[in-house]
Amino acid sequence: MIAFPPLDPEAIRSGLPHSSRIGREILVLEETSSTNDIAAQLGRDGIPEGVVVFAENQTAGRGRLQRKWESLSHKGLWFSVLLRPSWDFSEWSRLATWAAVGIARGLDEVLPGIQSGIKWPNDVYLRGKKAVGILCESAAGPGGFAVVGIGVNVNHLRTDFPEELQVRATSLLESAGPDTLPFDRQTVAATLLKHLDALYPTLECDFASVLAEAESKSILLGRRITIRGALESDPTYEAIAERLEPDGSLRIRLDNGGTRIVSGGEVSIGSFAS
Ligand code: BT5
Repeated sequence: MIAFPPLDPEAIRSGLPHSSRIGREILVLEETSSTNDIAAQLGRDGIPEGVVVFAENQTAGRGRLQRKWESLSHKGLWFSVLLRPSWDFSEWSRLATWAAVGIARGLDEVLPGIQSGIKWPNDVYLRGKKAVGILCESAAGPGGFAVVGIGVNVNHLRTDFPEELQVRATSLLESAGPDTLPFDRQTVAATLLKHLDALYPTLECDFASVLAEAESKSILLGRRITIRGALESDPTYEAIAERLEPDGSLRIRLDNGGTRIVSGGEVSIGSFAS
């Protein structure tokens, strides 16, 4: 049995530049329902942006549409970033692209030789399996804020995942190969926050470059995909993923030659008949 040292806010902060806005304050909870709920409460309390809330264990970790996020105690990084973007609310959807690109850059630093891939809209993959999920939630209006929740599987063994996830989910440890020692989660956390912080200002001044990077890291573009639930009128269909639009949504080409732009839904690679 390997002991995992608990997350320590000071140790994570010490791996970040002094000027870092993301992670200027770090909270580590032993257990909570969902770090997104805690960060949202801080948002309602008027706390400035940049605070990051980690929890060793989430009893109600969630994905989109209230799906369950498996948050095995002390094995991963389950955290939420509170943000107050100064730009127009209609462009806050950029945060999903920011988180995916920032996390992918961070994983590429801690896993040299393995290239992470972004699966639009909100997952980061390692070796063809989901290692990271991202959940963006926001409250508009005066005092509005966004919470970007990020779940990173770090030191899981394959058997740590529930059986139905074992073929689809992976961790940094599993991706790195059989003889790898568990990762120091403080270092991984600091590396991810460092990249998120470095990329944050670019969201406002040069989002096109962030999108270009998301496209270059995309595991969907150019491939045949199946989309469920993006359009109520047409719940499941196949298409070729073509490109990202200026606002971060996905342009797809249908078999009849037409194009569509989708901003959400469940995407899988390949044909649903296969
Ligand atoms: C996501 O949703 O992938 C967003 C997950 C965000 C989790 C973080 S943890 C910190 C913060 N606090 C929270 O409560 N949430 C955020 P979605 O695209 O809906 O994917 C959910 C699906 O991913 C599930 O239905 C499972 O199929 C799969 N899944 C669940 N747990 C997983 C895990 N640990 N690793 C990989 N896949 C998982």
